[in-house]
Amino acid sequence: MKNFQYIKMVFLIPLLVLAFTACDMSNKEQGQDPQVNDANVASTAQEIAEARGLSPDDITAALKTYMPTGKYDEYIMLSSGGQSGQVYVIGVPSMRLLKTIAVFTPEPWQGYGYGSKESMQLLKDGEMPIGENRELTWGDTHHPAISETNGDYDGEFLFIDDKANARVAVIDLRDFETKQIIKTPNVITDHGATFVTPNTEYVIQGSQYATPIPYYEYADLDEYKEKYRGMVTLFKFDRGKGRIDMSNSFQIELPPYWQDLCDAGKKVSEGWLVCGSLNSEMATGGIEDGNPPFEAGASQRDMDYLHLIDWKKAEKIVKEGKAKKINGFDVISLQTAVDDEILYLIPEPKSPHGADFSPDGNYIVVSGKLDTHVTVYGFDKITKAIQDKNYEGRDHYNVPILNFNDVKVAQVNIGLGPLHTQFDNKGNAYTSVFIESTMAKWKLGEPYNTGDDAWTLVEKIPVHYNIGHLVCAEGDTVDPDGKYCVALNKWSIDRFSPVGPLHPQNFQLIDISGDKMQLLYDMPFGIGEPHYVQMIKADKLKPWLIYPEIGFNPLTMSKDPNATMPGDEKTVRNGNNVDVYMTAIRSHFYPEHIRVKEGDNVTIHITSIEQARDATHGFAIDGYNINLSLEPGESSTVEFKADKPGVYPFYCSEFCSALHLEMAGYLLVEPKSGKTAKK
Ligand code: K7E
Ligand code: CUA
Repeated sequence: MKNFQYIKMVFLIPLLVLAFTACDMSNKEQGQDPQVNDANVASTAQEIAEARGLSPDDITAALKTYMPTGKYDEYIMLSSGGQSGQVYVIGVPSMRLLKTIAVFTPEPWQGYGYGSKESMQLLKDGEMPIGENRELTWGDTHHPAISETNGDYDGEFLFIDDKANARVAVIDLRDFETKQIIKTPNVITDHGATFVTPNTEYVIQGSQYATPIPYYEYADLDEYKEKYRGMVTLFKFDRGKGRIDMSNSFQIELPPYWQDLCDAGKKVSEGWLVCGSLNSEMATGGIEDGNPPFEAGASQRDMDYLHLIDWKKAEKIVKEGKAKKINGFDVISLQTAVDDEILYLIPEPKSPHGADFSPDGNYIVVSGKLDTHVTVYGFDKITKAIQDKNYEGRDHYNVPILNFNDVKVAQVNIGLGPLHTQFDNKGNAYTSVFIESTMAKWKLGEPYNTGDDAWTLVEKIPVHYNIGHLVCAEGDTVDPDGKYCVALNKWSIDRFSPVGPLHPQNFQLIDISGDKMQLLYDMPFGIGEPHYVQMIKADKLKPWLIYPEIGFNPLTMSKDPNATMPGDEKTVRNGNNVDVYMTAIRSHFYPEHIRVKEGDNVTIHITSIEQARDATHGFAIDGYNINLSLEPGESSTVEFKADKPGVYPFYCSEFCSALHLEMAGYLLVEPKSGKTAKK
């Protein structure tokens, strides 16, 4: 033990000297002598390291992730929040949580779903259109996608799906707020979403569990093959408007194979998309009746099918009017998809999960959850097989199945239970290996690597534990950065102080810039089960620091015609309707008294006339479940019925200034009968 300590220290000292030469610059700027400081710092650091029992690896990890106060992270991660229904913004390499973006779930700090007309409208747009619309207050966010230009992140928009209810949301990365929520027509669940085409022409959403189409029609499970279907939706994105354009969006009906992850082709494969599947057996479960449970029924065959879809041709077919309308939405039927040759199947082994295009767009990497290999297909080989009609058969729905051996390029043995793959800028792929709890680095073939080591495993690093997705810096684009990957681990077990039976997830930051991968940091994520993450170079984002003009409505992204400008504050009564035009600035609301009568419909148009960065105000009415967050320049509207007489203080719910507690007022709801109110 003593010996070990000694060896550690021998390693440690040169490392520290190396590490602290990095500090020279700032010291020099301040006119200090770095030599003198180095010795002091090194000996102090050595004492700390010794006292804490830190290894040389611990020390380099700390130095690589520590972010001095006021310094910014190099990368930003946009993470799904799983069952929380939100998106989370995290800095890399510090792994500091920067923000929650409210999406499918009300979020009180941002005043999202607590009275502001804009957020109430967004949540309403995401309701289930069943009879009386069914309100949904949660989502299961899975796969975020940053908008792309020429296959590279452009940092303008983020899309995210809700697996639980088949919805999609658009977030504008100028203010990091949700702008649109759409309930996907005709389907009730999704999983292969969201993925964008290389110029964000479309946002792709593949369904998951097959259901009768449209979803609110009934068909019993014994009609599974005839009535149940999968679906892929292509949402047309209008970049100018920053919104999905439903009138130019469409769906393609798919066999009921439980489509899984999708990805869009790029470069040589641009114009195509793929979706894996996991139940080509068309098992219908029923363990309670002595049937094989889904887990066995859907795993009987050695192969399932990767769906290959020619979306450019599909777009043409829709324009030619060959789609049918289901609930007013264009759907290409399975029959048309086969007849017009836009859909092909490719066998994929052993409970496939994940389908990822390599940066050059030629390779598609598919993992088998019960396999030890990843299977790699070549898009050049696929194109040839399609041209030659080299089919090994057709499925139950007459969809052609390409000959597996003729489209397969390689099977790389990387470990048991591979899931998802990302890439670096040196010709390596990184795959999460669930069952083994490792992240595997392996070499791609030509043109990335030409030697004998192409398609071979390079290295594996243990992760803790049960890694699902992984993300590498811009690792799913045409131009990955290398540098960092983050393992998104489902279980943390013993990594953190116990906080009861529900354990946090674990994000593990891994340095991939050197020859050997190094684990740098464990970030507990105690908010939900995040599935997928995008990691973008921070300088590609151009967020606003305040809203561009006073009276700005974040939902319309323009000045609100009803915004209250300073000097225009007033209260207007029209029968039972009372409109209050209000401004907020440190440290008062104007007006401070709102006088209404029981039963009045009250609308408050409130504008923050602040222009100072970070001078956020809240607007909360006690007892009304109302809370807004007003960022500098923002205009918001709140509507409610003053249904109970009484006196309700309202106040600023954000500690904005020394006189924040004085930033308050009274809502006076005068009873219908009784004492007359003061004029
Ligand atoms: Cu869990 Cu992408 Cu929904 Cu794989 S997915 S882990
Ligand atoms: Cu404004 Cu507190």
